[in-house]
Amino acid sequence: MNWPKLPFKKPLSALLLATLGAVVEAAPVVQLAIEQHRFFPEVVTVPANTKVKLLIHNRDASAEEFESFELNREKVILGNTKTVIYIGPLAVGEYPFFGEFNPSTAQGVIRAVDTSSEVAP
Ligand SMILES: [Cu+2]
Repeated sequence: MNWPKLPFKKPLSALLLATLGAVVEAAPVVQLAIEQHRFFPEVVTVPANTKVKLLIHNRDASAEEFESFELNREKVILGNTKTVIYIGPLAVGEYPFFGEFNPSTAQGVIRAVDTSSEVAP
């Protein structure tokens, strides 16, 4: 095939490679549910030093707001909808979060753990 000699050929190739790279390094998905104004699970373990995709399913009819000062995240999740929040890469440690609309019950913590020392089977 004869490619046209256009000035943007190289930038396009670079963009394609970057896109492929992003697909290969897709963030692990961690699921979290909201039900009766509580988070399930309330302790969410994620790998440290890794970008993680939090998939949050609000099973309540009312909206909730996922909020965390430690994670610098804040997002409203309408009733009976799902949303995605990317977190990390996080240092090893605990990062509390809560539901701002129901803080007396909706409390949880992200626990980032070191998985680099795990022994392969
Ligand atoms: Cu808020």
